[in-house]
Amino acid sequence: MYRPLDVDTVIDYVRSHPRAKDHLDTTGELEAVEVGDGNLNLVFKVFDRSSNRSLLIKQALPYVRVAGPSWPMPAERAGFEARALDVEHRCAPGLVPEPYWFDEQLMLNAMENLVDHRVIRFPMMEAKRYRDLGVTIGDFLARTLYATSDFALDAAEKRSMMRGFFNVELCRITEDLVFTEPYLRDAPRNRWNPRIDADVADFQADEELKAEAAKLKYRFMTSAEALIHGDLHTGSIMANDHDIRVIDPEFAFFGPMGFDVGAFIGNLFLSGASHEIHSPDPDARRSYRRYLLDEAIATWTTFEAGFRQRLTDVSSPSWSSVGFQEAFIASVLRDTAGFAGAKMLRRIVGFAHVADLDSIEDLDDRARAERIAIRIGRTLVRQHGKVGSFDDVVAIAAAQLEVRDG
Ligand code: SR1
Ligand code: MG
Repeated sequence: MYRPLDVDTVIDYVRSHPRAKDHLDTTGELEAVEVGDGNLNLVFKVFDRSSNRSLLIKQALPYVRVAGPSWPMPAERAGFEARALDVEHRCAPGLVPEPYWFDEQLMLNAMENLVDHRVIRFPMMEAKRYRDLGVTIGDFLARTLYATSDFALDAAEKRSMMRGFFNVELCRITEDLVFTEPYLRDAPRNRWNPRIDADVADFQADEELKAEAAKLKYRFMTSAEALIHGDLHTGSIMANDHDIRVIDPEFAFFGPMGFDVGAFIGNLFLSGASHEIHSPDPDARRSYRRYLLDEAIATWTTFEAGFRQRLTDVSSPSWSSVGFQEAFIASVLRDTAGFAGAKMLRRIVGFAHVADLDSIEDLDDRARAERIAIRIGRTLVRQHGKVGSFDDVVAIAAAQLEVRDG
């Protein structure tokens, strides 16, 4: 029967699970710590000190962790994560944690513990650079998005796979928190820095922006292009100096590819905006922002090249038309731009913010960084339909981040 675990009961659970002994000595001394820093779940690291091995247990609570039981959320989301992690592990081995088992009763996933990796959002606030970040995420995107699209699967195979990903509740979170509430004057879950009241009122009165945001929401809800991660921000990536992994695919569903690409790129731009304050030295700030833009470029370039290379091997002759392939990539690019912008705006005005900005204590300083992010996000959303190359996306961000383009 479902029950939430704690640092003691998770040890009993691991000791008694038949598959745990493949990963640590279940008869030895075990130690557990709860390390969940996300919005939704419990996360335990369980260590076996004698053999220096460990595993990770991620358990879904029946509510949104940061909101408490007043915001119920079916724990069945752990099943979506299990299925998505399996697919990602098959398509992009080495770029996600290795899945060990899924427990349907306790709604938990056991997986590889990334021992010395950190969620990259936090080191990036201190201007940490990860070598090949954009190349790695671009490769992850090309592998996972191509392999789960109609380009690689036949229609029956894809439809049968889609049955496992009607992720209604977590899609509803995205629809509400990303695409709807930030644009409403009176949505009760919205919150923002009071110093940007006027900026928020201004963007919430921008009818053109709202029309473009509605187009993006419609794409999100109706374009089942591929199995997407669904929440690919810099809090869903862990890394050390030589290894980068994508974690947390519980929001996975069949949606538009550009939502994943844009989520990551929008978060790089959010980081860039936050360095208005995190990097007070102008040279250091410019240099870190240049790094972020280069990683955004590497993400798109690697994704596009990997996708194009895979397109040489499409499953159906219908997809081999060069004109069609070009139009498809152009549409993913426009989506990428728009979703990047929408994902930026929701982190400033919506319910769930990001530490990059919220860690800036002085509200006037925070407002300076937030205004930069709002300008980038707003322009990306408004102009996404006109974006013709990734240079256009870079130019929009570079103009506000005061980095010379190119
Ligand atoms: C209530 S959950 C809020 C946010 O956390 C997740 O990381 C998703 O981005 C979601 O929108
Ligand atoms: Mg998450």
